[in-house]
Amino acid sequence: MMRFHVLTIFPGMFDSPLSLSIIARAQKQGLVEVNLHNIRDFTHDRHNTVDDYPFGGGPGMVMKPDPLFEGVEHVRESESLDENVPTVLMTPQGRQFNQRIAEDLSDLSDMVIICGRYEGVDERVRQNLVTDEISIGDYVLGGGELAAMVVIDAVARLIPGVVGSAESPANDSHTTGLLQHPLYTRPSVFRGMEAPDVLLSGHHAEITKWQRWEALRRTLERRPDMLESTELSPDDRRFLDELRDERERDD
Ligand code: 6GU
Repeated sequence: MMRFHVLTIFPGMFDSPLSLSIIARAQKQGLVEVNLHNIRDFTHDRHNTVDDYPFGGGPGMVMKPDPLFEGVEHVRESESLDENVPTVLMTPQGRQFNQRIAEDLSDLSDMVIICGRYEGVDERVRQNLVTDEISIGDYVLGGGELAAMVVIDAVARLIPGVVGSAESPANDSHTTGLLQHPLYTRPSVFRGMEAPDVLLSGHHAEITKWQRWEALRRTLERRPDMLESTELSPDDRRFLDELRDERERDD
């Protein structure tokens, strides 16, 4: 069982993603728990203030340190978590999330996620509360909530039992290091467009070879950078060389 403890000023944003699909089933099965905590519950003033003007001036607002510290301390104490429990701040300044980070996080029993908002959070939160900072890519979102949901989804589906063995994450792009091969389903001829004969042949060795080669072809076309860090067999390399030769001839 893995437990995510999320601090956010918009807990409602998590409702439908968590109540539908794979994550909902995983929570019902007791494989995953997502506990939402409203940062405003850890304020003490009448207006439940979570942000303030930046010292020194500048645009936008800064998330105040006190509600974030109190919120994280509350979670750590009430859940009997070690003070070193991974505590991730979602921020566009973090290290860029990828499948390897998702795999590492999926080994944890608990993880605290702080969703940043406004222009950012007080630097003392980064320095003395947070153990890790994660971004989901080079673009700016209105807040860390959507990014946190991306991380929860990617991590949860790596927990054993969350995804059925048929759809095993072992075969996913970014686990194999290649993009997925093209997929077809019935009907075999749709509006005159045919599925490849080999997939209907029942010849398993041929099908596996076709799938591998089409994955290589697609990765070479779309994400050649991924081929640098992927394990390739001599057959794979020969096939890629042929593809590159073909391309040169076509140019
Ligand atoms: Cl984690 N937060 C925000 N606000 N924007 C982002 C992001 C996170 N990751 C990419 N863009």
